[in-house]
Amino acid sequence: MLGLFQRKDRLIVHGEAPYNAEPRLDRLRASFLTDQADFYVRSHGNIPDIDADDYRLTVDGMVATPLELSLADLKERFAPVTVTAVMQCAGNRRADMLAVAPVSGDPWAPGAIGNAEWTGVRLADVLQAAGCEAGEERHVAFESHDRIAESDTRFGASIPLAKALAPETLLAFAMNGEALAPEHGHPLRVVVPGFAGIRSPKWLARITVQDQPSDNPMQADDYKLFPPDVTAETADPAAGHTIEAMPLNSAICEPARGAALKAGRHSIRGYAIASDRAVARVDVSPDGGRSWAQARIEHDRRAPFAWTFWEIDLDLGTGEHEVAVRAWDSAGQTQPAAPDDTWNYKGYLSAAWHRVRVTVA
Ligand SMILES: Nc1nc2c(c(=O)[nH]1)N[C@H]1C(S)=C(S)[C@@H](COP(=O)(O)O)O[C@H]1N2
Ligand SMILES: [Mo]
Repeated sequence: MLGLFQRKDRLIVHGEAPYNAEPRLDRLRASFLTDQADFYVRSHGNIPDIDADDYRLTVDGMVATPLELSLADLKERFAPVTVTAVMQCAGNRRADMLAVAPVSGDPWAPGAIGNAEWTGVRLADVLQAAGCEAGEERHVAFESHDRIAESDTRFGASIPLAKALAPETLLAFAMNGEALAPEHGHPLRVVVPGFAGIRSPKWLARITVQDQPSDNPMQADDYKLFPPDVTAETADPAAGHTIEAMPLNSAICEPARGAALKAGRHSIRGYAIASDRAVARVDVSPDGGRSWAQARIEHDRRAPFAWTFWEIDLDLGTGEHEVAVRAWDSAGQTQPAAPDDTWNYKGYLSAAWHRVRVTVA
């Protein structure tokens, strides 16, 4: 297999170690399933090099029969399942919040998202084989092989048992029909459709059923949503909202921000995503939100966790235009107009109308 920097040579790199990078938006919009080569990478530590033949997964905690499974065991004992779903970072589109006031973390454009066909086994089937006990307050904690750069602990996170038992939640070994690349979690990762990417650990080592969320700093301290008056100095992680389901969002992928266009008809294209609801409508404005027209939307009803592609042709006359997009979901909700409305010092869940300025000559 090619090295990381050859596989990912088209990406915009935010950091090399830990490696964090996202695709250009025209590449992202080029296909409904995002190629591994174009898929953003978000990592908090090293990218482990794991030999699939020696790999073992441990399942323990509040289960009747703890398990130790090789990759071959997983494939033999459990039915294969394929789910098309978006992976999206809670920091996707953070750059728009950074434009309001300083935030911590990398300045992701709208490319910290991708849509893939994930193949693996249902986490529910593995938990059932271990005799997982049903219970009021249960969480499924994950531990990974990588070490978090900042805290020098192994990466860990957790999800509520109900989401772990949901049919869409997978232990995945393949992406778009190919084995996972090292940077996407080879040989096995969790995929929790609809939830922020942080709840989908890569390089999975261990699954523990327990009566509280993971105490790993990734779960206990990071990926919490705070009100606008809270700062890094005053934040109490225990009081923050744990980010799980992601908000309604949309982005313009083409034309690019700052594009110089000729006067005439232009195709405006992008994606929209509604987490565990459906995207019902996408509005596009040629004038910063004063007037709107409806885009054509393309989505697959059999794949509720996939994204929705949208497209519209607009006549753009000479001058400066601020093209904006907003999606509506099946509950009739739409996105906030400005990033100021939901600004938080970590820059999470940036989901205001996406605005792209273009110049038409
Ligand atoms: N073990 C491990 N799993 C991880 C991470 C990580 O740093 N280590 N990053 C998480 C975050 S924040 C995101 S957004 C997704 C990104 O997945 P991708 O790099 O395959 O796109 O992986 C998640 N799983
Ligand atoms: Mo993330």
